[in-house]
Order: sequence, then structure tokens, then C-alpha cells
Amino acid sequence: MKEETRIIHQERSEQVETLLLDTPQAIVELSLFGAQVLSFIPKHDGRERLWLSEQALWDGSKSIRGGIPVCWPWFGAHTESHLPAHGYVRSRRWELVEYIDDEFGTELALQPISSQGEGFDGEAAVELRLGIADSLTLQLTTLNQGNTPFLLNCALHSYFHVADILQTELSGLSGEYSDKLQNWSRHQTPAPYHFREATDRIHLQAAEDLNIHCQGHNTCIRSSGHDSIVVWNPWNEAAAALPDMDAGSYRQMLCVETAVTQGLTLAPGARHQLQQIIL
Ligand code: TA6
Repeated sequence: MKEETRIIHQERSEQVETLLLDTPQAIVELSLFGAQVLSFIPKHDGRERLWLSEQALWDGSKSIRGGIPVCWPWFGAHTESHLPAHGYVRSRRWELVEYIDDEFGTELALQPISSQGEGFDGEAAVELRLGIADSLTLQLTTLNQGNTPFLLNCALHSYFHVADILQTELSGLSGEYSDKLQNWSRHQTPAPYHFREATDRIHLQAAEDLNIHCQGHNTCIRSSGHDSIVVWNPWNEAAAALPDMDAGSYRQMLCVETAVTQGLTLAPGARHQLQQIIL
């Protein structure tokens, strides 16, 4: 008989309720604030794949620093500068709308309490599906429920844990990237891809299979439905300037994000699915 998944409700704070899912294959912590996965530990190797800041804010005032924030319906800054970066659903409450636990694994679907917000005129339904097995699958689906097309950008902004960024290599990327730290100028992807300074890049090719290698460990990231891969590490100075990150903690993290950054037009009735699988 299949071992059952155990679900423990936790309160990180009054504002942030999380579900600890102890499945036969993995342990996952999921915050209902932002539908943000905070931890993914496959049982076959017991290694945490995600990074979560020790200084993360749990007061619901902003998105939690770490895990997998869901950026939607825009990525980065909005043209209206008073609006939050990366959209509004990462700092909204989501509800669990479906739960399946069978021999293939554990599956959950979540929807934000509302998908409408300032800065976005579309009539959209958005859903995040999580599949927990030996791997973690995240599927972010957007459906245009209105009568007019809208422009969509979005990302699964994953923070991966690395033992030491100075000994980390990222493989699977090639072609050009646009560098936010150099006024968005274009550069060739380095090979091998190592990290020695602040890095904030939008890789413009939709690479499907990436690997983060560090000290003999390998984390695989499979993406689909994207037009870019975003790679970010703030390094010590920019990390120290953030209210929710320690200066030294940049050494243990690397963001590799499956993203739509170049704007996708979704016609009435059309559906878009952004997917990231972590192994
Ligand atoms: O995805 C990279 C990035 O857009 C960086 O420019 C950096 O600012 C990071 O995301 C974090 O953004 P946040 O709004 O969560 O502080």
C-alpha cells in the first residue's frame, strides 16, 4: 500500500501560513502567501535544493526572500514606478483549490484570492500546479478569460541553494544575454559559466535543460513555456542593502529563473503555461 502524504499546517507568522508536505518521495514547504515553495528536499538524497534567507520578512508586507516566488503578470519593474516589481501575486494570499495524492505523487493546485490588480488590465485566471515526486514540477497557467488580448510577462523566480557560489558552475546556457548591471547591454554567455561578482542577466534564449554544479552536487532545472532564463546573484554589497538578506548569504544562493520577459500576447480564450521542473 502507498504511504500517505502528511500535511502539517504551520504559521511562520500571523500573516504567513505554510503547509509542510511530507510525501513518500520528498519534503516540501509551501507558503499560502504568494503560493511560494520555500523548501524542496527529495528523500533519495536528502539535499535541500532551495535557498531561503535567514532574514526573510514574514509580516506579509512583501514577498518572502527565497524559495520560488511567482512573478505575474509582469516581470521586473513596471512602467508605473509606484507599482511593485515582479507583479502583485507574490505578495497575495493564494488558496488551495485541488489536492491529489496517488501512486504517481502528490499534486496541488493554487489560485490567488484575486488575479486583478493595478497595472494590469487583462481579465485572466491564473493557477499554480505543484507536482511533488522525486522531482518538483511547477506549472503556472494563465488563461485569458476576457474579450481582448493582453500582454503577459511572468517568472518562476527560483532561489537555489549552493554550498559556495565561488565554486559553482552553471551549464546549459549559450548565446547572448542582456545585462541589467551594464545598462542592458548585450554580451556573450561565458563558458564555463562561473560567478565572481554581482550578476543580473536576462539570457535571451529559451534554454530547456540547465545544471547547477557545486562541490560534486548537481541540481537540474528543466524549463518550458519561457523565452528567457534570468540569472541573479546580488553579491555582498547589494545583498547588504536589502532589508531581508545578510551581506554574506550571497555565497549560498543563485537565482536561475524560468521567465517570459519579452512580452507575450495572449488572445481571448488562449492559455499559456510556464513550467519549471527541479531534480
Ligand atoms: O530576477 C532578477 C531581479 O529582477 C533582480 O534585478 C533583483 O532585483 C531580483 O530580481 C530581486 O527582486 P526583488 O523585487 O525580489 O527584490
